[in-house]
Amino acid sequence: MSKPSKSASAPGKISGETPTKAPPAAPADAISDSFAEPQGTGGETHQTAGGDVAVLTTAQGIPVADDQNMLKQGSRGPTLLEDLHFREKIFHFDHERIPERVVHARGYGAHGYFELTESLSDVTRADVLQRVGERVPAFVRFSTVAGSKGSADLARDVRGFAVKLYTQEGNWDIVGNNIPVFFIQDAIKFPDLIHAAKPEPDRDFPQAQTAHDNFWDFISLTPESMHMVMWIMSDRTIPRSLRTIEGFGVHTFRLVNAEGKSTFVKFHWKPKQGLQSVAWNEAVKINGADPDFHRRDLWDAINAGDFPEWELGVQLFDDDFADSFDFDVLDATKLIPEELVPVRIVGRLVLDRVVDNFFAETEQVAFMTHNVPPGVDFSNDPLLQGRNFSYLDTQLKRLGGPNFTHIPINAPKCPMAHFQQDGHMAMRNPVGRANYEPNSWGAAQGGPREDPVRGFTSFAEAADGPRQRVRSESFADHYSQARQFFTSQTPIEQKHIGDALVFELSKVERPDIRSRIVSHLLNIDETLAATVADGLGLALPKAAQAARPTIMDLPPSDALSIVRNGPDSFKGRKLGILLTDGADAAIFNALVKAVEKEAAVYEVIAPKISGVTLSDGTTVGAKQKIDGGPSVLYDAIAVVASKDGAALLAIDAAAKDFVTDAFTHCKFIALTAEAHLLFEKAGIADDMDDACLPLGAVKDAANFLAACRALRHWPRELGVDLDAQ
Ligand code: HDE
Repeated sequence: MSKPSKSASAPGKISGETPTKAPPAAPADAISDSFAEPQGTGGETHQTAGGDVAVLTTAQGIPVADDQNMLKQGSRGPTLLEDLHFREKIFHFDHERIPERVVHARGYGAHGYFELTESLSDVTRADVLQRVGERVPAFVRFSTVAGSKGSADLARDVRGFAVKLYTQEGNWDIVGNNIPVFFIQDAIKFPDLIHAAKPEPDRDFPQAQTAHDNFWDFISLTPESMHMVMWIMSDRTIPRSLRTIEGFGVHTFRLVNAEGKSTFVKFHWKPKQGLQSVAWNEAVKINGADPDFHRRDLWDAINAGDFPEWELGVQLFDDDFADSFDFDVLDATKLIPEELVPVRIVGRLVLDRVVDNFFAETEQVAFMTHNVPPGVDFSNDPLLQGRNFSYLDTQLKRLGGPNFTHIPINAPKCPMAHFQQDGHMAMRNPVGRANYEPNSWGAAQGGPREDPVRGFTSFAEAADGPRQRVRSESFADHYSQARQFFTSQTPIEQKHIGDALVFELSKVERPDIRSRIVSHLLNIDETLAATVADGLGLALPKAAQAARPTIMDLPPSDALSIVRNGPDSFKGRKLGILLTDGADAAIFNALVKAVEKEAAVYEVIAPKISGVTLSDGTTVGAKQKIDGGPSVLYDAIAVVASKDGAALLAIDAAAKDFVTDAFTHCKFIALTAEAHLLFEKAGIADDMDDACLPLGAVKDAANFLAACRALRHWPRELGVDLDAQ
């Protein structure tokens, strides 16, 4: 029996479309908490169709008698223009789409909260950073950058990490990425960068990829991008999960305290789940097997109560540090190593609720870098200054008018009072006579009025100098931190950077572009340059002319490696159990118990989706049929097969791929003795190593899960990668 919606008792009203009678100063929650109740579209009226089922209506509330046929003259037409229901239905459908974001079109969001764990009251007056233990609601949208809205999740790409904190002093948006630096130093180059990265304009491909001429052409002519290039060619751009990425505010911001004193700050989000990425060969296959891999992972984890969590860290520094630093803190192609300025953890961000409606929340959310509360301020980073214009501007195109703050996901959750009015789709309309400031209508002095004490004030930085278009000399070093990033990686991570460069550049048609990139690599690391040149079959070019010589001995920083910052458990990871009829019930049950003990999850993959019957006669349902559940969807695999089951798997191409892929991707593997036949027929039995564990006895299950904590057995890679031989 369907439950009557809440508004069924309020005839004709659809909350959210109903103008509130609130005066301008009314608290925002009158209109901002409409996610609390699911908003139906067909069940809001008071009318019922013979019982409790709500009557289908038009958007005007007119009850509909027939939703199957257009209105026709006779039984075979013609169709009549007076069909109000058909015309309205198609009219609305025709206009369902809004422009996708020009960048970061594909994204996925979730709700949660931010809690302060250490007060920053000494350095900022921002209310949200004062009192330990206080929480504010948060909304986070993760995204890829280059692909369109329908592209696949595992594109090699930067991930957006945009956080909206609904504070008591207005919305604070930290619109960051999972990489702490950026391609360019000045916002005026952003359209060029994005044009070059997106599909080429004549042919409109490739989609969601940087592996093409235009991108590498632009990059090869833009040496300032070399540090970022090291990051995007690393496994940072193929994360295992949105839950296993870091977030960075990138720019230097300011915190300003009640006395007006400014402290520079860089923002970091550190995942409690640890850092983790997949292998490139795996990413390519995930895109085919499940293009929604990341969004499904986030959706499933939150719905299962495994709430992802990040720590908010700040690097605080003053003018003296900025002056002494080798690089300019206003240059967004540079980071400040954590060894130089430690990251102080001051809060936690928890995502504990999926959206009710993707369009209303994730698609319509509008992040803007200039949304900062009093006590937070900008630096003169020219990239940040340019963004402060772009983010407001783009919402007008995307959301269709200036009233996008009336959309619940964008509305502040604190009191609001201003005299902005009218415009397209104004949902929150003031009442009364006064729509200007100052006025003398109403009680008291006819507010709202400014508050010089509580209100936002910009840091009073003195500035001088001629008006000119220049790039500061202090931005001229393009290679030193690129080298530092490379030397901070573990050997396997360095190998992956080389592999990625060879892969991307092998998709570039013009040899001169390939060669230009290698000439930059020579200024970063000669071995890397030689590896890439060799991989491309290219003669080593001369090193690119550098505006500044590379500082060769910047100390490596462990914080820059993914492998060194992994988790110490298999929590939240997924085991794929390939199961056949007649498989040993005791071993399967022990595996399930061990998975649950580790707070991990599992899926059963079987020859038939109806499931299997185990040795003890019990039946187990399957989540995936073997060819719908390739091993790339799992962090580790177990093959629990009977003798007959293994014989069937051994002649099945998908089953053979299941184990060879898992092996190639350096995953931990467990198998029963009977399952060995599958590994033989798949051609990997002779190569099996320490990370292929037997499931001979019940106790083996726990040992296997303990081994899985290492996530991957990287030493295996050199043995199976042709390039490495
Ligand atoms: Fe963005 N960026 N960006 N960007 N960006 C947008 O704003 C822009 C940059 C980032 O989930 C757009 O609302 C310029 C750096 C994220 O909705 C647009 C420049 C960083 C998101 C825009 C940059 C980012 C965006 C498109 C160079 C990391 C997605 C839609 C000056 C610190 C937010 C929109 C979401 C989105 C402009 C560079 C992160 C066009 C001009 C650096 C996470 O306004």
